[in-house]
Amino acid sequence: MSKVFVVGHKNPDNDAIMSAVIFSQLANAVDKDNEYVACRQGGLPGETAKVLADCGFPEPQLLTAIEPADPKTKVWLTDHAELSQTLDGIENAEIVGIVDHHRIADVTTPQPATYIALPWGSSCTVIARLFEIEGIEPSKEQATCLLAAMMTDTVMLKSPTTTDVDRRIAAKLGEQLGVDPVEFGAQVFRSRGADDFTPEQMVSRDIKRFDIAGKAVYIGQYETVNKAPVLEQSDALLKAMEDYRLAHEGDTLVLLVTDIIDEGSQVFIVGDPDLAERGLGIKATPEGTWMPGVLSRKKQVAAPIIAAGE
Ligand SMILES: [Mn+2]
Repeated sequence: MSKVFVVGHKNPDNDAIMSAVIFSQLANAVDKDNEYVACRQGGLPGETAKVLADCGFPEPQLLTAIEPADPKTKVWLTDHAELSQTLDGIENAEIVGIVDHHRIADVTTPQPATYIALPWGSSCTVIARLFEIEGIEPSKEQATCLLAAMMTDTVMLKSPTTTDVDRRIAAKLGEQLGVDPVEFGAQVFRSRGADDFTPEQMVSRDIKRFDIAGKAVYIGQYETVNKAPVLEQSDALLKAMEDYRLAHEGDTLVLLVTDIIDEGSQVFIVGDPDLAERGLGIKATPEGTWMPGVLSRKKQVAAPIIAAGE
């Protein structure tokens, strides 16, 4: 029996944590030869802490780096396949599998590994589908965690990353739980405690690095149900962005303040604006630019900026 540490990406969001928690539970039910241990690379988002507590599930254990060992420590990655988002010292680990819904990136393995990636709205959608394939009905608590992560990752099914599979599975989980998925999702968003974040936290709590055309481009996303009080602090936000960019040796930092009720993002850019301006078709201004309909960092922001670098 060997241990497999199951871990989502750095700066974990709800989907990164829930995918590690629920995938490890499913894997323990299906694979009796290994023990899967849910881990996290950082602090829990407020909504995640609340849903886990409501469900009676323990916090995943903190794991941020893998030391050399013989045999190698086994890990299973969820919700990412990028070196910049994975564990420090990942080269010391044996990656036995990945469950993801992002682009195929730069994590590689020397040996064959299970790689389950589908272009759906959340990693938890993929995991809910794995329950179906295994013929296992998720418990009420598991269904709650899966649906919560699906709703935050797809911005209550409004993000363009949402597929028919997400809608079908959300409806099915909602039915099992006796809740309307979107109303349940709004509740999860409200439990986030959005008002108590500092500008530094708004910049750093969900930020990803992309290496594009030789430039380090950081793209952060702060989701809120009410952007007005956030935008009133735009000076402090720009300063926090610039501080983060310098501290992390970034060339560019793009911050999306995403309003999930107004369905769009106010986009701020600091540092070298060239790639971001060309990719997004906007200008870097101190007050930011409102981009209606922009909810997905991956599809509507990162992808066009990456394309601008090609
Ligand atoms: Mn995700």
